[in-house]
Amino acid sequence: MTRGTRILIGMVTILALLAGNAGAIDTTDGMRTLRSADVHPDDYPTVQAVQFMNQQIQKTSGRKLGIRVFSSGLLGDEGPLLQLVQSGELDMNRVSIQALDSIAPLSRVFSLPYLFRDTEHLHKVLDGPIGQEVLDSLASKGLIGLAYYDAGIRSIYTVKKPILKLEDMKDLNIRVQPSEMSLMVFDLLGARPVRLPFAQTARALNNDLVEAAENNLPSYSSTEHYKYAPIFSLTRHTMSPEVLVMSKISWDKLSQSEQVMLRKAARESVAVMRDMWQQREERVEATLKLAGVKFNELPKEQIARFTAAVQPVYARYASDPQQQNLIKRIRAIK
Ligand code: GTR
Repeated sequence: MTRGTRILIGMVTILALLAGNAGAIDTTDGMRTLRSADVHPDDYPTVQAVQFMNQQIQKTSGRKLGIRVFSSGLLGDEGPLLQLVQSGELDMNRVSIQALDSIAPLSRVFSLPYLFRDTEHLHKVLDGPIGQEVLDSLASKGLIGLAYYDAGIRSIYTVKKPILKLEDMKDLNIRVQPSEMSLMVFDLLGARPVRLPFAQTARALNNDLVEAAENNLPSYSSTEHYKYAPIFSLTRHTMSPEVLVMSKISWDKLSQSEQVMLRKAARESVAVMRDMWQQREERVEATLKLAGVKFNELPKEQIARFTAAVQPVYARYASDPQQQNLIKRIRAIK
């Protein structure tokens, strides 16, 4: 599909989505269909996880309730779509938790740099009371938090020079996620961050608007960013997870048994997603190596310098007592 066709389909879809459908939840062939957005392609684990939920709820509801996923960023970038979810024009959106930074301050804690020790630590936090507290905090913002999905560890990739020490970050023109906190993190590291939508990143790398970006391996691979920026330096600066949110307005339109069904399907989709994610990470690492991507480990003392450099982010974006308390509890989890 050409870019023009995609844009056209995107526009038509958004119009169809909004026209005459205020209040969301579309009914097609007697089945009420929740519409969900994702910036990733159909075979990506986040999209597959919501497809799995669709199968589950179709089965349990006797085809009275389903989910349709608008994948590949067809409806646009994840941040702006959150507003449609809050207003009930779109039912669901799977986003990086960073997209919630300005909406839900408590959720910001999960995007803080160098907070989680490893995947096991992250899973323990997300699966326990802290994870639930953050999901619950979304309700006052018009969002129902349904599930966390894995998003691996984000590192930096560059067009020309590897990042091996803190000094290599100096003036690096790097695409970051559209959040204030990302901007500050990379400012503190000495870089020149540019906030761009996910979909524009490949073009920006290809046209020298930026010389670097940062992401996890599956995204680096599926977007083909590695073709423009084949040097992957393992800065491992954040483990911010993905989150599946639903419009509270749409949620309130479901019966209690449908809500239970949806929560159950969301819970089950997490395990399915984690399996897919792990396999995907291993597979893409091998494929990227074959494609000529050069991976660089950073010495421990350099990771310590990166970690020290970004500490002011904690004071600026996670300083209220509730956030401080979460950070303390997260660090205490062994
Ligand atoms: C991916 C994430 C997307 C989006 C993207 C980005 O890892 O799954 O939702 O946030 O990163 O960098 O914009």
